[in-house]
Amino acid sequence: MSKNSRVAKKSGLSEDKNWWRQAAIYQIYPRSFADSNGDGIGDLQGIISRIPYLKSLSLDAVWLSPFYPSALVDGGYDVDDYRDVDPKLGTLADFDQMLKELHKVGIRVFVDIVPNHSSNLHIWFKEAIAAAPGSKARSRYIFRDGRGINGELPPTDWVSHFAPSAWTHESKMGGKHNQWYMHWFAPEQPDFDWDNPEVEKEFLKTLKFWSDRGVDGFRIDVAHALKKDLSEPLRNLDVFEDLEERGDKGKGILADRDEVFKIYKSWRKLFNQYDPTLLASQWLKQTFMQVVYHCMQALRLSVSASISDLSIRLSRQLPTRQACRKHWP
Ligand SMILES: [Ca+2]
Repeated sequence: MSKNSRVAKKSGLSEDKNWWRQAAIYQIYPRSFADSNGDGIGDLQGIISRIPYLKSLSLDAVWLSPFYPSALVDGGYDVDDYRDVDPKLGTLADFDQMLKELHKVGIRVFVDIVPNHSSNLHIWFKEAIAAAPGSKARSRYIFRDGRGINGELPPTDWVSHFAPSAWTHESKMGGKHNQWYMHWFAPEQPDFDWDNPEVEKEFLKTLKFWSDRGVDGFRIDVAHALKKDLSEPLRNLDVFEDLEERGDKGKGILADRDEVFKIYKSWRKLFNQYDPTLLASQWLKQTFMQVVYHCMQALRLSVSASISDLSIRLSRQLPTRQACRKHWP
């Protein structure tokens, strides 16, 4: 029996393995939901204080937006430390208490995991900025030399969500060398290089950390973009790589690449030690990719495209076994 099922037996959680098929899941943004100590910032004790209210909503689960230490450049999706609670929100002991008390009233807990990028304040990025080009520390992120006679131009013309360019010169972050680093979101959110096995290992450690504490599932932020085409020479793409540009062949530059599924297969292997731990992801709206991600769900890998309409998609849009075999042999 896994640790999680032991937790379930001691709590008020349903033992129905299919609970998620018709689930009502409520998103909590911890920094605004409820403030227990009057400092103007919502916190974990605030969530605990509102459990009677959450129970009154007949919820199956809550999904917590990031509560990790963060400078809040992107609302907490710029994570400084994946295995801690922001001191302004509480402690790990508060987290454990919150989880236990939510479970007691039959409410499961999803936490947000942000694997595409860390914040610029994460220890790994600080090490990378201080390190030399070609170093192990830089290989956890995507550092490249610039174009132009003196490397004064970004390595490619990739466009980011939040800034005109997906590249920032390291000098903006205090780096002393002449390289650029890639970020698909804000400059304070450097993208990891998921081709580096150390990155994959580190996230498995983080997922295990929260699974061991008893969380019931993870909502994966930017689930489609972990694997990029970083083969040299890097390809240019002078428009924002949205779904249309990515196409449906799993061969885009920045997202929805076929290799991303290998990551979630390894996550599934970890989660199979727990029961039930689910995965939900977001922004997977393209038809072809939905089929593939749903097939992963059939493998008990991923819940659905958008957690906001989770129950609709789960009940009505699951592909057939034949469709799954076609895309996911
Ligand atoms: Ca507070």
